[in-house]
Amino acid sequence: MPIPPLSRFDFPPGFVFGAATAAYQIEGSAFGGCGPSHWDTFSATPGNVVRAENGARACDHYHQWPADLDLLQAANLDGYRFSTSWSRVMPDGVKVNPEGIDFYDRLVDGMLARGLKPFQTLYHWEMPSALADKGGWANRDTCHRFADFSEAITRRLGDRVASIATVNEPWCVAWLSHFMGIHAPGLRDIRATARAMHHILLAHGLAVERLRGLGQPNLGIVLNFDHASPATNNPKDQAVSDLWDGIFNRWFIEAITRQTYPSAVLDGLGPHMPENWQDDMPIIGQKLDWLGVNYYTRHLHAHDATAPWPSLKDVPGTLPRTQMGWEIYPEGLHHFLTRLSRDYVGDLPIYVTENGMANADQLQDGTVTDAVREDFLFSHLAATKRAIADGANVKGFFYWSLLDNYEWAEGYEKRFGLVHVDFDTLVRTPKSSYHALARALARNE
Ligand code: IFM
Repeated sequence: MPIPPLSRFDFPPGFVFGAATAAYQIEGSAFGGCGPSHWDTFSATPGNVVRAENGARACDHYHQWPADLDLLQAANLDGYRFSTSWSRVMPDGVKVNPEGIDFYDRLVDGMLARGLKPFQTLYHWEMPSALADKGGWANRDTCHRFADFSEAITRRLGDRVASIATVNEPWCVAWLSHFMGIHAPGLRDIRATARAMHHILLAHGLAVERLRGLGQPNLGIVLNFDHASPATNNPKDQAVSDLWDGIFNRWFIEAITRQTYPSAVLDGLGPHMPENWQDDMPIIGQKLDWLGVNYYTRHLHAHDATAPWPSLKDVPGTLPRTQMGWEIYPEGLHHFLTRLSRDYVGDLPIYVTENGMANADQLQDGTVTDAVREDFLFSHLAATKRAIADGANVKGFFYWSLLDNYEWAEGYEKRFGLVHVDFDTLVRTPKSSYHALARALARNE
């Protein structure tokens, strides 16, 4: 089916179009007095990351940020979603690094000078090694250290940022990293998982409390959602698909909006939860100003009687896939935007804070043609527009990512950018998707 052409005028006035990045994935952690993080050690351990690549240089955004902000502006974008690295701002997890905080100060001023709204994220995964040594998210004390970090950076930037998200994708922080072992710290331990699933939310709540105390407006959190379907009509497959929906899609939003966790998930995690976790739920469930939704794909699930709880396995679907192997399923974005507003947040503003695809893009004669990404982008924008028509209060859409960058355990191999980056020369080349988006967002029609 052809993708309908869309422009900014198909969306409500004031709708924010942006692109997103994250500190460790683009900045270069070797620069500016940044301290070591658990990603530096995770990537240095054989077998964790493709070619053991790390974020030491990444896209060298630490030095090339003015040109990168120019690219955002030239694409007619309204906002930029970026993150402020904890290990850059507090290299030992406690003391502020003035060089680090000055960098973000310049960056935010640079956005404002170009008419870009700064959408800040506080935790996009670079836990300072000094805190990782003490147990990271398995340790309750880390939540208090995170509130300290949140306060320190907000005292400096808070007067100029458009919004602050406490945490990016708590499911990845907790489950992917402590149960599946795919991201740092690379654990496969149900007790550490249960603790991380709760502590990352407690850290969010303590940071919200601290920032509200400073009078900071526009606080939110960014959750990721994965469309879950049973592979067959078999009731056992339906039950595990629902359980997966609980682990991935309901755990965090239920805690934030209802101060509860899904009971089916507690059946497995309950015995491993921190003592008296119930007492933290009012802090976790404080009122927010907006919700961020990251959406990429769907999964089909089947019951696996041979595996311990949660006793499920993925079953490959038949839809076209991205370079990550993720099925392309724009209907899933419409599903979550309408479901979240209907069942959880009502009229609270929702932003699509990430949506995008990896593709094996090739630079040929100085250009990159990524028509497949153009289709992906416009079909997900169309799904967003339909969700708005169906009542979801969606206020913005950020493409992931501005630049090809460090895709965590996949190293530099998977390219998500609107802009191609040559990782030898660091030359940036806008792809055809970048130009298509810039045309769609022109303000002069
Ligand atoms: O690159 C990541 C990003 O850091 C968090 N959301 C998903 C992206 C693609 O995997």
